[in-house]
Amino acid sequence: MDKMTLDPHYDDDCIFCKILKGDIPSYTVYEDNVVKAFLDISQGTPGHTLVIPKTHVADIFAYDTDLAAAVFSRIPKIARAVKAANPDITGMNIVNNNGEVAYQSVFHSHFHLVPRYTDHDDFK
Ligand code: DGP
Repeated sequence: MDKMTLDPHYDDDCIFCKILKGDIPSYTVYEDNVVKAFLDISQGTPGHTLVIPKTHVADIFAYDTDLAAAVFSRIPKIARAVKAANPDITGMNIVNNNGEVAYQSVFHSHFHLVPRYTDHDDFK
């Protein structure tokens, strides 16, 4: 699984594909052959990170099993790295929106890692 090679497919109209291609800048937190993790522009809480597959997948309904396993298995490691970056992070929400009715606004599958802070957390 970790040796998975992707034959990336990009959607020219997709903002996250543009980030993957380097056409739009982003602050990379982690990157390997399967995923890229970068800071969310909104920073719902400090350190708010998005994890995306390095190929265009619109939403959870579009994953094949191998790619799902490869992407999902990386999330705990990235979550630990985000948490390790700031000792004030005491918890984390992991959120994945699918479809407009579920508040998905960018139609390239992504997982929000939203750090939570005991003493200064006003994000509800
Ligand atoms: P969602 O609503 O679940 O589809 O979340 C999309 C997220 O993507 C939202 O929190 C803001 C973030 N986002 C949108 N455009 C950009 C961008 O150009 N750069 C970065 N870093 N984040 C973006």
